Amino acid sequence: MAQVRVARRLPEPAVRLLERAGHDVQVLADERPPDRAALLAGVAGADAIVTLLSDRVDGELLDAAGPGLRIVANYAVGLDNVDLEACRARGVRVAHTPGVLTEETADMTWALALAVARRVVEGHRLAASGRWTGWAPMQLLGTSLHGRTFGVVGLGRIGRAAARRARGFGMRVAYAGRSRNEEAERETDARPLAFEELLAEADVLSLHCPSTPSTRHLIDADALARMKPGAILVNTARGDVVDEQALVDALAEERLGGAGLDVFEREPRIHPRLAAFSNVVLAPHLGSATVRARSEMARMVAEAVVEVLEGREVAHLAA
Ligand code: 8YV
Repeated sequence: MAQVRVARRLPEPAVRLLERAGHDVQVLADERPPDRAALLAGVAGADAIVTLLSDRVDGELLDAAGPGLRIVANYAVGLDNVDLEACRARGVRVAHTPGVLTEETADMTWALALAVARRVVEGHRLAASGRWTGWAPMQLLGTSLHGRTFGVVGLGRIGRAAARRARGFGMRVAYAGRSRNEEAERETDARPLAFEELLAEADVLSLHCPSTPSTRHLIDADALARMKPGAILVNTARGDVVDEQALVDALAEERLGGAGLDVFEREPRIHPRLAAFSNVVLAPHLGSATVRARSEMARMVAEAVVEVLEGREVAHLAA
């Protein structure tokens, strides 16, 4: 009976699939992540670990699990919490959950873009306050998006799904990325631009790149200064792609039209000044938060664990 440790309670069918395959499953924490000491102690002797973005998977954790560890299955598409080299060095396979949260994260991108452009949260506050005095010609006027440019940073799976939606909203699509994606260009009529050109042209700049050393603070004071005045920044990727202090400064100087943010540099802490801007909409990392996506993610991590433990091929291995 293989020992499987799951860092935190997950939606089904995660535990059901693991138990059905005959494994001994222990869930280490409920709502909040296990603290580091509990995680290190909890994984001792594990053959497989299911981790979340809040768990740092590094040499220390792998060594705490011991030499029997065969797979880390990360309940996320992002792998920035996982030291892939440390896993490779110990022969530990790494699985993640690409594909099943693509459409959901693209929807969240648009929920934020539209909420900022059309001042939905301000409108909700006014309507719910009991102080609304009625329709007025100048009330809460927002920004029209059709005919404008949706700028994608990283035209991968999620960027492409967000771009597809942009076409539905009558926007032009432009993008910058590490490499050309000609198939996605054809599908979404996306124009490839240099990063600086994209900053200058985008009316909505939407981030869809992974967090890596080269994308950390990609949107810094300089990039923000190059953005079109009045443009909206949307981040459903990773918080550290944006220099949060520089964003606060740009918003304070009223150079941007607003920002829709689902991810933050130091989650769950959020720069206190961000909440004070009326043209900023914040969400607590909800990109994949639908019943369907989260249970598909649960199925994927459980199946990857079972397949590796049974010595079979796994589709979504990152290492
Ligand atoms: C997850 C995410 O909800 O998959 C990712 O990379 O950011 C989110 O969709 C989160 O990572 C859960 O661990």
